[in-house]
Amino acid sequence: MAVTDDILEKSIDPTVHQMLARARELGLETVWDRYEKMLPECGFGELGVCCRNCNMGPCRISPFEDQGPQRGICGATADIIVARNLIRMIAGGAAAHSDHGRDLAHTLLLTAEGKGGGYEIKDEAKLATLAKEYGIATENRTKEEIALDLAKAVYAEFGRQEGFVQFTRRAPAKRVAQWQKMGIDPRGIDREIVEIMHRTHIGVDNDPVNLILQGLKASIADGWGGSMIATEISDVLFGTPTPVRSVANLGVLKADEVNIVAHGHEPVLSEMILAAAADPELVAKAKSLGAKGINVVGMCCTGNEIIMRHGIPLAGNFLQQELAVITGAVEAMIVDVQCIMPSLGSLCECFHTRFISTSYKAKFPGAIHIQFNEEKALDIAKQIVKVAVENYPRRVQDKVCIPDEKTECMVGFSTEAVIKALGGTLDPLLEAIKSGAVHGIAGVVGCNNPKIKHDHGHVALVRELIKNNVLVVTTGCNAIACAKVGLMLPEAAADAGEGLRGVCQALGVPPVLHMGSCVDISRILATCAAVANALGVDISDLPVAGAAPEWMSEKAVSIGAYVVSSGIFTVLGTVPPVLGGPVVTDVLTRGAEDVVGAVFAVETDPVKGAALMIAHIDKKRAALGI
Ligand code: NFS
Ligand code: SF4
Repeated sequence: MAVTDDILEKSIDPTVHQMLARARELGLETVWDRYEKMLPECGFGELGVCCRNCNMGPCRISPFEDQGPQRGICGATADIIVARNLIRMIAGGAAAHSDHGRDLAHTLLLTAEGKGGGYEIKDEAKLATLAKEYGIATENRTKEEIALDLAKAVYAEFGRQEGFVQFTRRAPAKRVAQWQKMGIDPRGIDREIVEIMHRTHIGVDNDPVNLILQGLKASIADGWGGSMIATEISDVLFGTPTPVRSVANLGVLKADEVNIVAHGHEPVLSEMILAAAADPELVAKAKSLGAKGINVVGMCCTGNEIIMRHGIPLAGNFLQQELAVITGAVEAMIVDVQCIMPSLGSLCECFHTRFISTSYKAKFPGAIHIQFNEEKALDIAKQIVKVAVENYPRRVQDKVCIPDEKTECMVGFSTEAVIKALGGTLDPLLEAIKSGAVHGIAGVVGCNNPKIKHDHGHVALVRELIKNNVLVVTTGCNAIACAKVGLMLPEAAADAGEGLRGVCQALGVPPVLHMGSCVDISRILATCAAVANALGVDISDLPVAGAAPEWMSEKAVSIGAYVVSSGIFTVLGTVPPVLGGPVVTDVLTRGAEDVVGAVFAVETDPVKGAALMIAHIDKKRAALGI
């Protein structure tokens, strides 16, 4: 297996180097090969100036005034087309996160009604807190009675026609007032997403700024609505994460056990897969077939969910999903929804791996479909695990090649866990920020993207931040990248600046805190809101900044929009398809300051991206007089 220079250029992760060399040896194609075949990518698409919203088109606007059409057939300008395309991306992302939240609400409802096939209410304290927020009575009532009312209340948020989404009221009063003033305080989550689809239909909203405002409104419904519901209800059902140690990277696959990769997003499935994999009968069956046991590992955000709550090892992030299969050691790749490459089907066919889809919403070529059903959750999960176990004897030993690398990490920093680590109040953190020991806080999140050297954007940016005493909170594929390089160990404080190092050492925490999956960015919002409220200021006044160094998904577009709408300056490490619209670009990078008190910046160099964030934090500190 030859690790050539071009392979070294693709990732900073040695497991990726090894598996890409292996893929070449076996003649297998990966996402990187397909990316290269796609080059050059479409220039109109990159600028965001192509439109297929009606069948008079497709239309595309020439970036050069004298070299082609400057308007679509209906008369739409580049800015109109760019704005419509951008907010349709927000609609897609907000829909994905929010449908995830809805599935959690549904599971809570079934559980409260006694119909949840194996689920229980694990965090009663959180249930009580949420009930209070919703004005639901708790005295002399069973947890099921309270949960039933709560499930109905959060379910109703999706289709709410008027009024506001309850969790948005966690934001500081000034922030809510600003949203109201700008007309972007969202009503029901579904309503705002539908309104994007309506407004972007041919001949409806043709004012780029008005379009973007609706995009921001829907994104707020995602961050402070759908995503926050997903997080909070997951905590009620599966427990609020607390710090736990585990390991990350492809080396978590085991040569002598049945390996199950749980990939996708919703803990509704993965929690039950874990329960099923612990079933004594299935373990005995695995042993009778020659395996030493059943090894469940996570991938992508489902991996984040189960490592946070159970310390289940994490196999990797988005760009490693194909590589897990190429190890030849995976008995089953079990998926639900989101960020699952359709290439997995044909790839699994080159190995013994069973590719099992479980959601009627997400079917794939080459997959076996076993429909998951919350009412029979544990039974179906056992059926799925059984397929994996029975597949073990089909593993071809000659094809097995598992990288050694795996790195220890400490994860599980929910807002509650952070406050607990601080001794019960935010005060020590506020003091550390005021004294300058902690210069500021950065939320670094988002995907992988083959346009950028895998994990390099994430890790280089995070290292630069902690070196400059900026505490990093992270989710998603960034969190996985940080875990794999050891930044999530308390010992990593040695890589931090002096002030941050001291704080981390005193508290025994890493300088990079794993807050969960992408819907758990809502935890970052809630933490920022709590800090702002404690200081009596708005979120936009805080020395905080956000970044998505390797983003690619529509969900990331929605995230970026709601983070900026929440008042947090955000750096994007891959270029969004908006540059063909000068008005839109100006609104996002400048004009948004007057609307929501924050803007986007685009910087593909991670070290320079960190510098932009630090400069922003400096500015906010100066304004606060600290
Ligand atoms: Ni977020 Fe998670 Fe990863 Fe990006 Fe996909 S797994 S929900 S979208 S790729 S961070
Ligand atoms: Fe072209 Fe306008 Fe139709 Fe879009 S909506 S495809 S710009 S005619």
